[in-house]
Amino acid sequence: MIRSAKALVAAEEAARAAGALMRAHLRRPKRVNEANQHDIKLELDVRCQKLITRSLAAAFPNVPVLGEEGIDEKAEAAEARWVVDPIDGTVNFAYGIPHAAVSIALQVRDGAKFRTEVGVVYDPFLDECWTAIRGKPARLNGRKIHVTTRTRLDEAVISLGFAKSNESLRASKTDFTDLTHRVRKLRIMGSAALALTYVACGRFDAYIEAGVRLWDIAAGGLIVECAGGEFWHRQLDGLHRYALVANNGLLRKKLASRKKPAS
Ligand code: LIP
Repeated sequence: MIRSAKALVAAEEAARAAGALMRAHLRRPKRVNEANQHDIKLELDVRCQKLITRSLAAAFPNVPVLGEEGIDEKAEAAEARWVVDPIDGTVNFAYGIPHAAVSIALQVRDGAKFRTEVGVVYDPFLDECWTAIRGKPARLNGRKIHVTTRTRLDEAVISLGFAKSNESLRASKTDFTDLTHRVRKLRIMGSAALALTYVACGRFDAYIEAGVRLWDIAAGGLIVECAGGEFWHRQLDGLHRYALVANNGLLRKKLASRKKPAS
């Protein structure tokens, strides 16, 4: 049985170590391993995941890692697993835009599924660390946080994510066109993990994206729930791929009435 408090300490330590590497390299040239029109994979993504994996293994040698830069084959059958995005917002980071984070979640088996028990999202550029243990209040740098109580869309600030596939870009474009006239402001920031934590601490009232991966959202989703919000998510085709609507729990119905993209 893994003690959540001990797992949280290990996850925060690993996140801060990878965050220090990101901070040191923000303004330096970065080696690109792979690139296509809507995505970039950096050598630093791989190096950060290796650093995180080593750090977590020191505390929990038998818990495998399911990460963006590599999935331990034991992760699917395990009783517990780490879900890791070493650099969430890689395109931002590659361009020197200081809006990216490390995301680490601990999931435990719950029958045929997995349940997220611990979540850490660390923004090394603002030194902001969001943490949550299921059933306890979410925190930002140790202080309790809570979602907003806004009920009116025309007063809401909503974040949209524009993922990588044409299908998900079409969905986001439809949301953009529909919501622009109904909300106070839309924001497109390029990191799912930070968009979720911004909902959790009340900077955003909601965040919508289709086509993100489990490692982008596992930790942030728990942090939203532990801050009193709602983390609606549905699995899509493809490896650990999801559509999500995270919100303060008061706006989902109004957001659900938005137009659907032409299939
Ligand atoms: C990113 C997400 C973002 C999404 C991007 C990408 P990555 O994750 O955080 O919300 O729009 O397409 O998936 O690839 O930087 O870890």
